Amino acid sequence: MQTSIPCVLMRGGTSKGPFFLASDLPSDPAVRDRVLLAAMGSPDNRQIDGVGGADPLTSKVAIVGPPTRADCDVDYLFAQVVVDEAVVDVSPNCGNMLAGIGGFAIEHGFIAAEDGETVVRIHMVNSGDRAIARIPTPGREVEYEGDARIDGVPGTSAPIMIDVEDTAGSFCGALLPTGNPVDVIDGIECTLMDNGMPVVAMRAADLDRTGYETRDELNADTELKERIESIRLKAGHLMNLGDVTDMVTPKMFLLAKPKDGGALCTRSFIPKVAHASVGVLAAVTIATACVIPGTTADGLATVPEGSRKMIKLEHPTGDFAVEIEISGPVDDPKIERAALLRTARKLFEGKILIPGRVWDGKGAALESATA
Ligand code: NQM
Repeated sequence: MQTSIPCVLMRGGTSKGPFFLASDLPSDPAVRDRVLLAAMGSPDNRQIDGVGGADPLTSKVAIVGPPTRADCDVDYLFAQVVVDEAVVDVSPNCGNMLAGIGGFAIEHGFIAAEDGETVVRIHMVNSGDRAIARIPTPGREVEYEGDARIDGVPGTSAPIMIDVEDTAGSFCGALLPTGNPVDVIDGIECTLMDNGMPVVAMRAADLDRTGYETRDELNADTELKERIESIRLKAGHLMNLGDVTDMVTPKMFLLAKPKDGGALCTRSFIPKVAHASVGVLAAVTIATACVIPGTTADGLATVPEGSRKMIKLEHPTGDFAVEIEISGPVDDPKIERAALLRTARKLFEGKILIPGRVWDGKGAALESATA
C-alpha cells in the first residue's frame, strides 16, 4: 500500500516544490526526512521516482503549520532535499519558496483574507526570523495572476511584496561572524556574511574568472568548483556553522563589476551547483555587503545614495532588486529592513504518494512545523 499525503505544488519566486501541512507529515524529523526524500525521488540525479525537478531550485519543500511566534500568523519550515544525496537540510531559509507561503496560509485557513490585500506575518522557523508578505486578495480570494515580472520566470503573475526583518546574524550569530569584512581562505579574500543567509563572497577575478560566465560554464568548471568547495568547508567553521559537509550553506558567490546598469554582478553556487539566478536571502546578504566598507563587494559595487537604496544585483538570467534601508554612520551602517518583490503561483493540488514501507501514515505531527 502506498501512503498518500495532501500537498500543493507551488512555484515560489524562481523555485518550485511541494507545500505540506506539518500536521500531514510524520512528527519524528528522521521519519519526516525519509518521507521527503521518497516524495522528491532522492537520491537520484533525475529524481525519476518522485516529484522533484532534478535541480536544487526545484528540489525544495515547504512545511506549514500554526504559528509558534505570537507575532506571526503561520510557521514556515523550509527543507532543501539534495538531489543526488540522501540529505535533507533544514538549516537554511529559502526566500523564494517563502513567496508561496502567504497564499497557502490563507487558503488553508491560518489567516482570513481581507478584501484587496492580506498581510501575512510569517515565522521562518529555520532562522526564527519574521517576514511580512502582502498578498493580493481581491474579493477575499488569493490572486495568482497579475502584471509583475521577475527575472528567471517567464510571463507575469500577481506581485507579492515581502519585507524581511532583523535577519543580521540569523544563522551565524553576527552579520560578520568573524568580525572582519574580509578573511583570507586558501589565499583568496572572502567576505563571510549572514543577513538571512550565510554567504561567502569572493571577487571572481581573484579566482581568475570574469564573473560573467553562464550557469552552464560554471557548472562545467570542475577546477573552480573544487576550489570553491575547499573554501566553503573552511568558511563553515569560521562562520560558526561547524562542519558544513552535509549542509547547503554557506552559499558561495563570485562578484564582478556590474555591466547591465545594476549595482553588482553576481554568480552563485548553492553551494555545489551554480544558481540560474540568485537566492532571495542570499541576495539580501550580498546587497548588505555592498554597503559595508571593506567587503569584497566594496570597490566593485555601484551603490545608490540615500538611506533607502534599491540595490540591483545582476545574475545569469537578469537582475534582482533588493530595497534596503540603512541607518547610522557610513563606516558602520545598520540594516533596518530589506524588501523585495516576488511572485508565486499554485500549480497543482492533490496528494503525493510514497511507498508504504517508507511511512505507513501513522504518527503524523499534530503540532507545528519544527526543525
Ligand atoms: O537565498 C537557492 C532559491 C535559493 C534560496 C539556494 C533562496 C534564498 O533561489 O533565500 O531563495 O540558495 O539554494 O530558491
